[in-house]
Amino acid sequence: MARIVHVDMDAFFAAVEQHDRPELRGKPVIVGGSAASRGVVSTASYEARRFGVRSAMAAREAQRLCPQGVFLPVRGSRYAEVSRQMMAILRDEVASVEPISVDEAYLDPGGGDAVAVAARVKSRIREETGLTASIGVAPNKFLAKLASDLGKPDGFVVINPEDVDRVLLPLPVRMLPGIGPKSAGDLAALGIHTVAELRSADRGLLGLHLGRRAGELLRLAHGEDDRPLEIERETKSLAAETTFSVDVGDRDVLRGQLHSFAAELAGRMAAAGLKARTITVKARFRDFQTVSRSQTMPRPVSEAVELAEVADDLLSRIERRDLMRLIGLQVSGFGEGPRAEQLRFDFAQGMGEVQGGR
Ligand code: TTP
Ligand code: MG
Repeated sequence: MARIVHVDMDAFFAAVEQHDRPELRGKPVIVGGSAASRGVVSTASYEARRFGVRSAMAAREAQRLCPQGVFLPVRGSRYAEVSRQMMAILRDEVASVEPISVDEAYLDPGGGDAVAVAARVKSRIREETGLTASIGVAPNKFLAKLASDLGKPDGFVVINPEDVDRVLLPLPVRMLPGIGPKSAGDLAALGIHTVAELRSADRGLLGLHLGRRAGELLRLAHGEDDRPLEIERETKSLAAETTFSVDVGDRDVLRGQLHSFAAELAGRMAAAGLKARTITVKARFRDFQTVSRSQTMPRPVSEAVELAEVADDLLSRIERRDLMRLIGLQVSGFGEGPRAEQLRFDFAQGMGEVQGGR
């Protein structure tokens, strides 16, 4: 039975911009870079993707590929607002929701009809946010996410158990989670390009090249994934990071990327009702040296602008000026969340009464 639903908004930041400014609909919209060719692309509308523009690409490159593109700054608090609206619809429809990013979640309708739930969610998102989501319905998380990817944009793809082989076998191995360009290259060197080829590959050979990941990969190649939804999971930290397609040394560009992460993380924290005490910037240099700088705040923070400010400061504390291949932002220390804050507030009010206001 297809029983897990995966929801993923289409070109999320760009779609919000096109919704709020109708004159941008149908146009190539690029969020996160600037026309002055600084910064890194957060996302691009599907119109811009036709020119080859992608998330995490240098804005300069996006500008070259799509000179007519409309470049817009990241409006984190607005995306967080739409994210909250979308997650509220999901929680209204099903009890088991696992948000996995600002615009993505898994649903488990339990005994309910997963396809009917998915259809309702899709139309409510359309009506109540004015945006499109792609939906996948499948026997497990891996296949549900794959299904929503396969239908993008505005997709609705159901993979039933009897469809699994037909869908999976022809796919390139890089569609499997955990297979990046490096692993895909390693597998290609073994003559393995598709899931079908992976399935029939020699086990010993795979083990030799992939180590203990081989077993996991083979399970995915058979469409097997028994991970449950993590509903009650206590979130310890949230992170966003990117590996640049071309190494970056320009501090303005790095700051721009961190600001986009700040917006994304603020959205994810809002969706999960979290506030963070600790903020960390991680950087990996061209030679793979990895450094991080952390700051613990006197009070929990959740707003994109606050995160961005701290991130700027942390970045400036990384002295080495060489080209970076990766930059990331992490938030943690959620213990002091909204509930703890509320308790303290109530307590302080009570004290105020007793002491007659100080
Ligand atoms: P995604 O869901 O990965 O991308 P998307 O919604 O823009 O496009 P689609 O799902 O249709 O392929 O990410 C959600 C948002 O997160 C995206 O709109 C912007 C932000 N983001 C970044 O800021 N940097 C990134 O590298 C990525 C991948 C996303
Ligand atoms: Mg999306």
